[in-house]
Amino acid sequence: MNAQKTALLSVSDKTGIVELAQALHAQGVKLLSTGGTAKLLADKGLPVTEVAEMTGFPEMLDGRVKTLHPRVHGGLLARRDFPTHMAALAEHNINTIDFLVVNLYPFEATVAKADCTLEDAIENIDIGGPAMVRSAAKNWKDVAVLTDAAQYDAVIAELKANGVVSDKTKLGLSIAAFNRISQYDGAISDYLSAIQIGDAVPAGDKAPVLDLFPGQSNGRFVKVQDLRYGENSHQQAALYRDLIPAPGSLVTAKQLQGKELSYNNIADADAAWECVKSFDTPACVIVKHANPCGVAVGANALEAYSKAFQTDPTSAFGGIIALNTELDEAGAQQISKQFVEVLMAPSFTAAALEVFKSKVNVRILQIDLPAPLGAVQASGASAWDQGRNLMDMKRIGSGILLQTADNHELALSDLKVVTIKQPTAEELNDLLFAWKVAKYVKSNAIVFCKGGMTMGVGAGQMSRLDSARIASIKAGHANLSLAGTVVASDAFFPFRDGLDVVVDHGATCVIQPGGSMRDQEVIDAANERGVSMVFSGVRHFRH
Ligand code: 93A
Repeated sequence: MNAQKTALLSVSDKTGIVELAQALHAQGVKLLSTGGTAKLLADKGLPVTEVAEMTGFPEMLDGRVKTLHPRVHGGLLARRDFPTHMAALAEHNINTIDFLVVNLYPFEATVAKADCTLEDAIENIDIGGPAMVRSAAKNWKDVAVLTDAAQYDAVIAELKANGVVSDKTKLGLSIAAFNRISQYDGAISDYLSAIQIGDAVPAGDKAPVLDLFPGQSNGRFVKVQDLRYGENSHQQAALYRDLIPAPGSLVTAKQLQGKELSYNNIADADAAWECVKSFDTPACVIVKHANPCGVAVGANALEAYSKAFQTDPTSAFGGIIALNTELDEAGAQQISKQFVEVLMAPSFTAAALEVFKSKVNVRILQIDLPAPLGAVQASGASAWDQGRNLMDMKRIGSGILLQTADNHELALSDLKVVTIKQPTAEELNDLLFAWKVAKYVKSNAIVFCKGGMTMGVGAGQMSRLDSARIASIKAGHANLSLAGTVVASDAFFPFRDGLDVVVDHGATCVIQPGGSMRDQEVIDAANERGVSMVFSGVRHFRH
């Protein structure tokens, strides 16, 4: 076999290629190259053989086929330590290729141009380049594959110092090569997917950013916008959305007026919107710091909002308000009396919008509601069709936690009464309402409700007892009585003390998952206190 090493150079971005070729030549490496690259090297006086000459096959189809040839791929893929491979090369008069230097047709840069046509994009999908890169990267022990001009100097330095490139370097180059190819293919698939849904991806953001759940529409993200800052002003932030957003999700919102949304606005708006759209009658949710501080259902926007506001007027100040029903003038007049950061609804009457015209800072978002649950279920569609995420994630140190989203919906028939006393029909309604709200309250969640409104919300405490106490303190501040309320607890009561606290404060009916070792102790306590209790069988931790 030939002792002389061979390098195949085929680059679109010619930066640094002449210097690299000169250095390889100085090390006695034979140069092979494709049309444009070969011309440049020859112009600089380097001895270079065209791939077409080596293969004996001309470039064809406007260059679409230039290196897709067994002489190229055989030379890249043959294992030097396999006699059968080397015999096959000899039989077909193929030389090994030891260095591959390739950078690809500039697909990302092409589609980032405002006037890029589909035709331009397609022509800039490199086929032969990635094929060679994959061949070389697979056979990394025998081939050093360079896919980035930033790698040139180090490889040359190593070659000069040792006469060979180490396995460690070659493996690193192979990994970088596969990374590049996967990034490249991601950019192509994102671009074509965006075209398919008739939704141009914003310029400059063509590269896939994250691909968390390969093969799922909700695992690929594209950038919507940079945000002024993150949770705090020293943090940088941006909003990304699913490549194909679920119908009725916050990222599909149209902002009708108001200041730019901040990171915290978006996070809280999402919490409010997710909660309010879980109701199928007119409802209002007011969120502060990711927790609902007031939730209510009513005959219309005005009634739902007024009840929700009553839960905790102090916290509602500067809140994020979501409605799942049209906001009319009466509702708008009432809401405009409070300081509101973000206001969301599926629709607004012209008169309602007029009310907020002078309040230019209020951010108003119109968001279409997803199809109603019943219709979705009948059509056999998934939670995604209801605007729900299928997956949920949380960042941890150097990792992410992934889980399927908490899309559990409780039906009346799921409830199991465990006490002697049975809930009344009215209490059952309130139980389901309270349970729905508790799902959107940070754990430990204790939610007192009555008449389709929250009467006290205890959120985010490390102790369930404290959440119960806080809920009652807040009810006191709002001049609400907890007598005769129902209460929802997002997780079971580990002891009877939690139940005693809510009953002490006036609850007469309780919903909780059950499942504690001491369920019987808690059931006995409920019977002793003369209240009714139902088990939901599911827990709604939210951290
Ligand atoms: O059109 S291709 O997909 N078909 C090929 O066979 C092929 N071989 C190399 N693109 C191909 N290439 C690409 O050509 C390389 O990846 C590189 O980006 C470019 C270099 O072409 P030139 O040397 O003519 O400037």
